[in-house]
Amino acid sequence: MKKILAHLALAGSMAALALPAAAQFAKPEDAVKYRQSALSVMAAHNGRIGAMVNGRVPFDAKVAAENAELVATLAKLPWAAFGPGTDKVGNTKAKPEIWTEQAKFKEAADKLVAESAKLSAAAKTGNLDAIKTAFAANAATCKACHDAYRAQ
Ligand code: ASC
Repeated sequence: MKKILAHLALAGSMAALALPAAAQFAKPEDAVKYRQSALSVMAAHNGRIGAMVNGRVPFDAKVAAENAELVATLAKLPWAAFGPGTDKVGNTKAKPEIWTEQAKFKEAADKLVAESAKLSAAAKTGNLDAIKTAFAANAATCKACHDAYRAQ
């Protein structure tokens, strides 16, 4: 019985991943809360690497690698929450261009996923110079997307 339940739970979560983004959230407000939360937690972990890159805190390779791995994982999450009908909800700063330039927005999201994966790979080497380079490239990706798609 336990095994059947486990299988059902797994099938359920896999179905959820395959569903259209909008169907993952009960209300549009939930999608906005989800994407803002994911971006906010990602920024917190990115900031911990930034503090080391900028010399504000001593470099610790293990801490850098743990945080970079989190950034790379979190970078995959926000995008499914920019579904139809979530453009004018709550206190969103998301610009209408996200929905009118969907292919370009997806490109920007994919770029963050790629650059954050490179940051995580660099952090695993423990080489601070490599981390600095990858951190800068990843931060530039954050900024480019904010400039294009986030209202001030
Ligand atoms: C962060 C963060 C951002 C970006 C941006 C990069 O850590 O919170 O919004 O990086 O500052 O320029």
